[in-house]
Order: sequence, then C-alpha cells, then structure tokens
Amino acid sequence: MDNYKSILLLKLPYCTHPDSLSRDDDFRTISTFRPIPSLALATLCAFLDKYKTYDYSLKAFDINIEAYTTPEAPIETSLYMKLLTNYIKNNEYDVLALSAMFVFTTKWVDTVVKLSRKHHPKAKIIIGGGYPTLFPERCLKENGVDDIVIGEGESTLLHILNKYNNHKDAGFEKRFPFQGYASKNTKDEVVIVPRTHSLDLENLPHPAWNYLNVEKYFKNSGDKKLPIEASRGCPYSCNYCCTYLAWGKSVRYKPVENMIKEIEEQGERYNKPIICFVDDNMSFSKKWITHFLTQLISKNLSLDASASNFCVKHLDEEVIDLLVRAGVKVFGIAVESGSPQMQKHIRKNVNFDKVREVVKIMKSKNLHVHICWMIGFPNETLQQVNSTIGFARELRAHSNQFMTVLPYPGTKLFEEAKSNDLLMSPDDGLDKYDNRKCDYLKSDEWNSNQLQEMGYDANIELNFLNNPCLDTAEGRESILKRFEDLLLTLPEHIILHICVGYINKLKNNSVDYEKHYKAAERLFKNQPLYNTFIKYLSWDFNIINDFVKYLKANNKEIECPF
Ligand code: B12
Repeated sequence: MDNYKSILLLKLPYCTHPDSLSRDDDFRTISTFRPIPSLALATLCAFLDKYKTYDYSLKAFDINIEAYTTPEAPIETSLYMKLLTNYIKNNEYDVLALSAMFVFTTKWVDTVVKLSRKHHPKAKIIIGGGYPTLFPERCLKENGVDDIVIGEGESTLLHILNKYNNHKDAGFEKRFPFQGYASKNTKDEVVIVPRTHSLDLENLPHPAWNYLNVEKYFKNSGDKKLPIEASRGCPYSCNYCCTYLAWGKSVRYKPVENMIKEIEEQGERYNKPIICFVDDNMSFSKKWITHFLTQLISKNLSLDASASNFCVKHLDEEVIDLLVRAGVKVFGIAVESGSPQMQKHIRKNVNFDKVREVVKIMKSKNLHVHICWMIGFPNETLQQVNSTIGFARELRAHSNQFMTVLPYPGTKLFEEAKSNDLLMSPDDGLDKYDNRKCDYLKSDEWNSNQLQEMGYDANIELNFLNNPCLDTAEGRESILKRFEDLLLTLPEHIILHICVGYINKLKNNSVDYEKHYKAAERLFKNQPLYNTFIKYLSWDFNIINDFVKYLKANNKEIECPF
C-alpha cells in the first residue's frame, strides 16, 4: 500500500499570473500589495501537529513572503515562477496541500499541478482556500486536483490525510465530523459533502509560525506584520458577501485567555511584531471584546496593532477607546455605499449618522481611519455611485479603498444579477475574476471601464491629493512614510512621486523634492503612464499646482491634451 506521510503545504502567489496579464493592464488593474505571512498555513500546521495520530511530517512554504529582497527594493513577483518551479522540483513529498485564497489564483493552480504531476507523479494534491470554496466543482474538474476542502480547513485536511493512509482515528472522527469537502467518486462524478458543523475555536492551537520563514520576511520586508484572528463567522446577510461560505453565520470567538497567550507568545518570539486582526467582525459581541481588551490592556504589552473590517453598528466610544488603549493604530471600517437606497438593497443597512459619529471619534483619537467602498452594484445608478464618492469626500478618511462589485457565486447578489440577466457571462476564464478587472455586470448607466475610472479618480483625489494627513506637519510626516512604502510596490506611480516631492518641499528637503519631481517628469515620457496620469495635471489641488509651476519654471514641457 502507498504511504502518504510527507506533506508539503504551499501558499500560492496572490499576484497576477504572468499569463493572465493582458495588454490593457495598467496601474488600475495590476495587483499591488505587500504580502504578509499566511495565517492559513500556520493555522493548518498547528492543527495537524496537535491532532495527528499518524506519523506525518510537515513542511510549509509561503511563496508570497519570498518576494521581498530588501526593505528598499520593490517586490519581485517576477521571481515567483522560477521559485515555484525550483521548489516543486527540489522537494520530496507524498501530498501537496495547496492554499489558493483568491479565485484569480486559478492559473497558478494549473502551473503548480502540472509541475507536481511531472516531478512527483504519485503525489496526491489537495487544495483549500477562497477559490475552491467558491468553485469546488470547477476546481476539481479543470485544475485536476485530487481533493477539495471547502471553507474552514483544519479538521477536514486531517481527515483527508487519514483517508489516504487508511488510518482510523475513532476519537478524532467523533470529535470532528468529516465534512466540507469535494472529491470524485469511482464513476468520476463530483461529490460535494457540505459542512453543517463549525470548529469550536477553543480547540484551535496557536498558529505554528515556526513552519514559515517569518524572520526572513521581517528582515527583507522591513515590516513586522503578523495576522491574528479572534473570531470566525458573520451573522449578517449583506447580499454581496461570501464569507459565510467559509466561516458560517454564527460568530465564534477564541477564549480570551488563549488570545492573550497567543499575543504574548508572538511578542516574545518575534520581538513585538505588528499584530493585524483580520476578523470579519471582531466587535460583534460587546461582552467578548470589552473583556478581551480589558485583559489585554492590563498586561501592558505596548502593542502596535491594526484591525480591519469593523461594522460601525458594533463600534462606540467605549470600544474604540479600549482598542486604542490596547495599541490599535489603524482601523478599517466597511461602509460600502453612500446611497441610502443601495444600503437597503444590499442589506447592509448602515446608518450614515452612526458612520459620521464613529469616524469623528476615531479621528479625535488620532487613529488612522481606512474605509472600504463598493461601486457598481446591479441596477445601481450613476447618481448612486456618485453619492458613495460624495460620502467618502465628506468623511475624509486617511485612506479609502474603492472596489468595483464582483458577483461571487453563492451570494444573493450573484443570484439576483443572474435572474435579472445582468451577468456578462465572461468567457475569458476565472483568472480575470478579480475586482480590479471587473467586467461582470451589465448596466444601462455605466460600463466597467467607466466605473473603474471613477473609482481610480476617487482614489487619486482622496488618498493622495486631498488626504487629510497633508493638513498638519505631523500628518505629513506619517503619510510620507506610507507613501514612500507604497513607492516600493508602485515605483512608476506618477502622482505618488509628485506627492512625495511636494511633502519634501514643505519639509525644505530640496534633494528629495527635486528627485521625485524629476522622476514624475521622466515617467510622463512613458506612453501608458502618460495615458493613465496626464488628466490629473488639470486638477486644481495645491500639490498639482505646485508641480505644474515647477515644470513651467524649469521650462519642461508635458503636452496636455486639454
Ligand atoms: C488578510 C487578508 C488579505 C491580505 C492577505 C495576507 C495573507 N497573507 O493572507 C491582503 C491584504 C494581501 C488581502 C488582499 C486582498 N483580499 Co483579502 N482578506 C484577508 C482576510 C481579511 C483574512 C485572511 C485570513 O488570514 N484569514 C484567516 C485564515 C485562517 O483563513 P483562510 O486564509 O481563509 O484559511 C482557511 C480556509 O480558507 C482553509 N484553507 C486555506 N488554505 C488552505 C489550504 C489547504 C490545503 C486546506 C486543506 C485548507 C485551506 O483553511 C484555513 C483555516 O480554516 C480575508 C477575510 C477573512 N476573514 O478570511 C480577506 C479575503 C480573503 N480577501 C478578499 C479579497 C477580495 C481581497 C482582494 C482581492 C481585495 C482587492 N480587491 O484588492 C485583495 C487581493 C490580493 C491582491 N493580490 O491584491 C476576499 C476573498 C474573496 C475570494 N474568495 O476571492 C476575502 C474573503 C474578504 C471578503 N469577505 O471578501 N487580503
């Protein structure tokens, strides 16, 4: 009998696959990000270590954190193909367990499955993460993997490994039902076993970061971010969201003592990393969050933390205050739409006065406020899209993310769009299933390019040219650091260069001021960059006016079509 003892867990790249890049790709459509280590891999490894009763050996590789070479250099995603090829070729394993977080990762799945079948023809391939959770059947049939894990993966992965080895563990099977997977039966038909039971988070050991090259990532990125989750699940029914497919609808929390121990352990091991809470709705239970934060504060850990995805319904001055005292410096809230009709339609039902109040409190406590917005819902009018941008303008958060709506199968929004014949039915594959390349919904009022442009313009205006941080010397200092960091990912972003040049000018740093203005001027000679950025030179903002004055003073000509 074959043995499947040696397991390699591999996090696939979440940048665009080189074969998916099209000639139309520009700043608005390429993926730009600074990866952080994979919590999925650390969590899965920890669970296997704790509950395995068979002699498995584990290895994990998060390719995303390998792309940093030095803190000063741009992220080298072009290395990924070579890294993957060498890694698969040079490592022995019996089971390859792939983590594919996003749907557009599908081409990377193809690449790795082919490499694995070539170099390790006997090895089994399992896949889990957001992509197989949303498209289990497609992933099984077209990517050619052996087994799929749907949603929460810890116990299901161990069940599948035990199945491969004909290993029976009655205690484990009783405690954790074997659910949430898809595989093919002997007739080659796809069988999906849904999940009715979620993990009790008390049973989750602390993430096993020792399996990943976290120190190398800290050193090479100059960043010390580590993700942490306190809870899973969301009870709301926002019609565009697919998170319930992975985590279910009831909110489960880790015990407060476990959270505190996990944070203390990470702090000691990695010398005070930046803790990033990635929960979908951490403050849902006021009782839990106040207890947790009070305990955390009493430990005096002087944390540096960020927290994303808060729903304003569960934020008030008391909770915000505790978060601040616990060390949270960056807050993400999801408002999504500035149109009251859309709020109702998408079943988000956020109260705008409550949003105003929460943002005001956060700003008064010097927090960095980040707001997520969505534009282009089915049947959304241009006026409603503009209300969203208008509301963002009114709130003046320190950063905003404008995403075009992408209808995920399994959501009410997808069903609604389908039954109203509003789906574009793309035939160019799932690698384009990406918010940045949206061409998925039909509308009489807008097309995807127009929407993309509106979102991008709002981004340029609110995140760069009229960012509230520019108003004070202290704010400029903090935003300069963020902008310089962003330049590592986007070295050709002309507006970013102009902003960095301008802030340096205000600081009387003439060397960096000229360096960045010159870089902007030089980049305008590149036609695609010129096409993306030239229109912003006609906008009336201090930063732009100063750059235009600089060009005139130096007799530099940039041809403007207006
Ligand atoms: C942190 C985060 C990021 C980080 C990623 C950092 C990292 N190293 O992981 C960053 C900031 C880069 C990011 C970016 C984006 N993100 Co994001 N992100 C998250 C977030 C908040 C937490 C992820 C996480 O760590 N969860 C905890 C871990 C434990 O869960 P997990 O990764 O899902 O793993 C579990 C299961 O999926 C499964 N599993 C996973 N892998 C494997 C492998 C095997 C073998 C098995 C068996 C099981 C398994 O088991 C794990 C344990 O239960 C989630 C929301 C959420 N709550 O999950 C959104 C989320 C994943 N992001 C989302 C989106 C849309 C994006 C963006 C596309 C947004 C955008 N338009 O820019 C970008 C894309 C990235 C890019 N190329 O630019 C969506 C994904 C939808 C989808 N399925 O495609 C999510 C679900 C948010 C949402 N509700 O819409 N994101």
